[in-house]
Amino acid sequence: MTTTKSFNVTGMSCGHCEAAVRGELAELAGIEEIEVSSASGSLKVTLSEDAELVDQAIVEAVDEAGYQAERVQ
Ligand SMILES: [Cu+2]
Repeated sequence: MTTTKSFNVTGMSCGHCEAAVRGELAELAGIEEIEVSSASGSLKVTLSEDAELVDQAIVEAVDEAGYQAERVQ
């Protein structure tokens, strides 16, 4: 079964911001799908079945893009 993790992301304002977040997340292994919206400041990451990707890795990737992510339970 896949896992979906939701995050609030602050600092994004347009499609370029979304692309920057996608670009950084694309470097991580184990991500199947990314939904990111600058309008709602949200990020949903769907992990593949055997992924061992911790929240912190996602938060750090978003930070690399220049934004702040916080996990939503
Ligand atoms: Cu932007």
